[in-house]
Amino acid sequence: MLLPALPLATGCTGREAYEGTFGMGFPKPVTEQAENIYELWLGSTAAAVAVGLFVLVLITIPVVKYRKQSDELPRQVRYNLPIEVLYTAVPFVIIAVLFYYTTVSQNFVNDEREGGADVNIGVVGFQWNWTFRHDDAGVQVTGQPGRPAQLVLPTGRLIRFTETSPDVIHSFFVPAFLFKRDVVPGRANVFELTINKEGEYIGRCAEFCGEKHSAMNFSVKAVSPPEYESYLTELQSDPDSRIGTGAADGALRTAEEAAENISGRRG
Ligand SMILES: [Cu+2]
Repeated sequence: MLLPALPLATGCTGREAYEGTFGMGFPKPVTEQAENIYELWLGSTAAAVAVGLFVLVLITIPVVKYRKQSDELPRQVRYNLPIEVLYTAVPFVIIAVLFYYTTVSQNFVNDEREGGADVNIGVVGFQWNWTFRHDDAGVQVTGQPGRPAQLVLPTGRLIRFTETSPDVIHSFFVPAFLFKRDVVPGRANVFELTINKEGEYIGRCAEFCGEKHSAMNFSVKAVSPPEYESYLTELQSDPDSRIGTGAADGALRTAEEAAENISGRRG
């Protein structure tokens, strides 16, 4: 309870102290959506700590002030309507406020822009690796055992991810995005985000999916849009990377099967 208050005591100020106190080890967000989630986290933790401290004070005061003073039994009371109404209403208000901010944040994170995103990425989770399709450029990368796939993405662009699985449920999880979404066979899960910080971020499968689940690692590399373009051009010159050809074909076929499966169900 008192631990998170430590950074406050160490003399850092303002925003820094706020994050240090209530961030509780959350990774620094690197997407617009993650920043929103991060603020929600900081705010709810701050509220929880405030409520916790308030309750501690309310407990401590009577414990100290009304210690046993004699063998005489204190006045016995029951039913205090105003207080009972208060401690029913106040938690309700707290929950309502948290619910409101959670819903606002959730809507923001789940928002899909009308008219489509700037970049379209296909994410295929399969036992036990990942294929990332750059659908606009017709190329893809597939992780191999011992050689995790790297998903290169541009910063400052709205990216739409469409997730499919040919086998079991996986989960696309990038801690720095403060976000994960299950990859479910038989349906396409879609989400959008905008990365605002260049860098390399680790990714994991966050849903136990079988024997080699722990090997389903990948990385996300966020680069500037021009760098992303030249990366795509480079990838296009490698015939193995083209969708439907070469070494990645096996994984891609499963992706296509998944896509067919989906359109079949929808139709
Ligand atoms: Cu998995």
